[in-house]
Amino acid sequence: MGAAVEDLDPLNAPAADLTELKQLVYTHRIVVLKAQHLSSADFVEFGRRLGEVETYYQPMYHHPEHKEIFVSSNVKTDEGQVGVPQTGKFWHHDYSFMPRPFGLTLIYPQVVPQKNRGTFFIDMAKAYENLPDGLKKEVAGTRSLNSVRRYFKIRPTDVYRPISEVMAEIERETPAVSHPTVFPHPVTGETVLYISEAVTYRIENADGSPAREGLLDDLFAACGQADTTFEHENIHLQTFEKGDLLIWDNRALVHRALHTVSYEPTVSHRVTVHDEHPFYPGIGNA
Ligand code: 7UC
Ligand code: FE
Repeated sequence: MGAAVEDLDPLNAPAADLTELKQLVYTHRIVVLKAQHLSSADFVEFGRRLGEVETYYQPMYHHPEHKEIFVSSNVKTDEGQVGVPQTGKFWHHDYSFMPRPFGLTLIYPQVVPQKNRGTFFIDMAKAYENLPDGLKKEVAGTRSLNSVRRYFKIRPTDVYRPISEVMAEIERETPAVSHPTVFPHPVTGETVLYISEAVTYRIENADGSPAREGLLDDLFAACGQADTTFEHENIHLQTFEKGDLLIWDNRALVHRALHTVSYEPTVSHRVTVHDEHPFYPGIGNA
C-alpha cells in the first residue's frame, strides 16, 4: 500500500498528470506528494482540479478563511480554538454517514508532532478478498446502516443543552443512511467491504430484515477493525513529515487517527473531493 510522488506541481501539472495521479491513488490507495508548500488557497484549488470539493457540513471544523478546508487542531490561537481537536480517533471512512460520500480525501499536515504521528489504515478491498467464503456469502446483497451519532462532537454552543435535544438534532440533521455492505470499486473493479466500527451499526438483508446477529462483529474481527492492539496484519500505519500531502482512496480504505497522548501541538488541513465516478453503482437511485 502507498506510493510517493516526488515532483508534482499541483497547480501547474497538466490535467493528464492529475488523471494519472488519481489512477495511482485507486491502485495504491495512498499517494504521498512530497515536499509541497501550498498556501491554503492553493490547497483548495488543487482539490478543485481533482473534482468537486465537498465542504464539511459543520462550520465548527472550517478554516476561518477557506470553508472548504476541514481543520483538525489542538492549538489555541489568540482568536481561540480553530477547528476541532482529536478528530477521527476511531475506524471510519469520511462521510460514510452521509447519503453521498466522496471518493478522495486529501490531508496536508501543517504542524507535525514528534511522537505518535500518523494514521492507521485498513484496505477493505483486501480485507474482503481474505474473508472466509461463509462471510462473503452472508454479506452479498445486504445493506448497512450508518450514523454519525456515536462520534458527533459536542460543540461549544451545546454546553448546558439537554443531551436529548442534541441527540434529537443529530437524528434530524444527519439521519442514518443505508449503503450496500459490499460494492464494486468503480475504477479497480475490486469488491469493497464498506463498513466501519465507528459508523456502521446494523446490517440488513435486501428485504429489510435484520441480518444474523453477530455478523457485523464477525466482519469487524475479520478485517482488523476490532483489534485494539493494532497488530492485525491488515493494519497499516502511515507516517508523514512536514511537506507531505496525502491523498487516499476513501472507498477502499478505513482510517483511524493516531493522536498524541501527551500534549504536542498538531494541526492538519483536509480537503475532500468527489471524483468523476459515482461513489458506488446506483447511488442516489434508491
Ligand atoms: O470530529 C470528527 O472526528 C469528525 C468525524 C465525525 N467525521 C469526519 C468525516 O468526514 O466523516
Ligand atoms: Fe477521517
